[in-house]
Amino acid sequence: RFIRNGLKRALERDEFELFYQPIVSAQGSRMVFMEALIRWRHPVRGLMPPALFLTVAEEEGMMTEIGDWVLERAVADMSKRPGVGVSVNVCPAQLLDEDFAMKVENVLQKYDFPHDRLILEITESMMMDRSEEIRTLFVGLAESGVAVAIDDFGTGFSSLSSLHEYQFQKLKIDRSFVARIGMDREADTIIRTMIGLAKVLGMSVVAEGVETEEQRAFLVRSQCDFLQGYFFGKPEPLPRDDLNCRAIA
Ligand code: G
Ligand code: G
Ligand code: NA
Ligand code: MN
Repeated sequence: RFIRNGLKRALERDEFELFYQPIVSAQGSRMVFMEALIRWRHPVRGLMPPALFLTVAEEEGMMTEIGDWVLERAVADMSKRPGVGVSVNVCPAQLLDEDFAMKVENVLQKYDFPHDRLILEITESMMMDRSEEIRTLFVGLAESGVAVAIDDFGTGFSSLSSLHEYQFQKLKIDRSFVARIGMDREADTIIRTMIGLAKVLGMSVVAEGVETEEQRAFLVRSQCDFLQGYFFGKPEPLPRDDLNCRAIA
């Protein structure tokens, strides 16, 4: 299959790209973070979304390598944008990599990037096989100032105790809940309850998939901290100025 064969060469041929989507503060709509989202620019098939190749990459045992590339590129890109943090998706293979914490440390040092401007996103389903090693990793990251966010919250089965135990600093409400805002009272109550829960546990809250002014206003009223979605911006490549293009002087 072309994905399987092509993936092996994609890294060396520099075919992966990062798109970025703004995450804004609910109060004031200032951009505070960008979520890095990987794309594969296939020489023949064109731009491929992660859903089409990440599972294959995982099966082929390539996710650690790809994840390392994403982390470094994201930090490198954002180190040129003072004041903006970056949110990076992390997969299970990376969490099981015993060098992961050291890799994070090295990348932050290399680009002189402050710890508190990096968020690592872990999907809720990844927490199913919770282990002591992962807990220790997260506590260490938290102590260094790197935030760990639980992504797609509400779609998996994380228990309330695991939210506390793993010391997530951020909770990302899955966009399926945001899409239902205003449609029925139950949907609104669920979101308010999630936000309340996060607050009680000392986490800040990001709502994903904000597409309308009604959703934005509801989330602001409900004390959500950060907002992300097409209403504020789609995932896009960085503007040319920010890319590694040296001016011909
Ligand atoms: O950008 P898009 O909506 O197509 O992304 C779909 C999903 O792919 C995201 O929700 C995210 O979980 C996953 N994804 C995107 N980029 C990365 C990445 O760099 N690493 C990992 N592990 N997952 C990613
Ligand atoms: O799994 P994760 O939450 O990281 O997925 C992020 C993906 O969600 C992005 O790849 C992006 O394409 C998609 N996305 C981001 N904002 C919106 C939105 O407002 N509406 C919809 N439908 N999808 C969104
Ligand atoms: Na994510
Ligand atoms: Mn998500």
